[in-house]
Amino acid sequence: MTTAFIAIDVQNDFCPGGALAVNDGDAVVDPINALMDKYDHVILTQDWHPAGHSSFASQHDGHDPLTAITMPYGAQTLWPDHCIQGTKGAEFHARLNVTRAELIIRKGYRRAIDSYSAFFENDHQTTTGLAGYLNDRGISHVVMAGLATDFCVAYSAIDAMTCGFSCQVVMDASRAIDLGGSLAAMTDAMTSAGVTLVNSADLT
Ligand code: VGL
Ligand code: ZN
Repeated sequence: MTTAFIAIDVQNDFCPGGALAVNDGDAVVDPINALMDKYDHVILTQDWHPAGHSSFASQHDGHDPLTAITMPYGAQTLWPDHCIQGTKGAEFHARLNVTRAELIIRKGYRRAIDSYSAFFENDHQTTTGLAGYLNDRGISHVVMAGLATDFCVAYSAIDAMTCGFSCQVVMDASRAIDLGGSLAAMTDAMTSAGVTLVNSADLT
């Protein structure tokens, strides 16, 4: 079985001091750097929005960050402006070891649609090309960790299963936003989809 490790959105804006800081977000850097050394294939994802992205609350008069609206493709949580292309906030955390990454999937770069998952944009139809890449390279298993557990990590993990890969999520190398019970809900959703939740120490 060929495995890829996928580090999800380990970017400044999701770390303390960032525009959409996840509690303790930078605590994932050391465990992720350690995990990368265990795998032959390392892939990174990078949230990469144009200024004025439609997922930003600033684009919707009268709507606050962390509330939801309905977009043509379904429900969408509104966020503070974050991970804007070319900004410091969109860069990977300075201590993330990016050296061995063979592929960086950028997502959320179309103004009209968000993309939590590394596989599909939020319409659950538009592909990022990741499944094709993994299939072409004979990779059948993915191990994921990063930010945030209950959004981009969970959506990516569930879609990995949908696309026919087996998937483990490394919980001690991930941190959650936990908005209105989203961590518990998405943990259940991952388990129901067949994702295996593990800790770094479980992985040889
Ligand atoms: C993410 C909210 C908005 C994530 C990205 O990486 O989990 N969450 N954009
Ligand atoms: Zn985003």
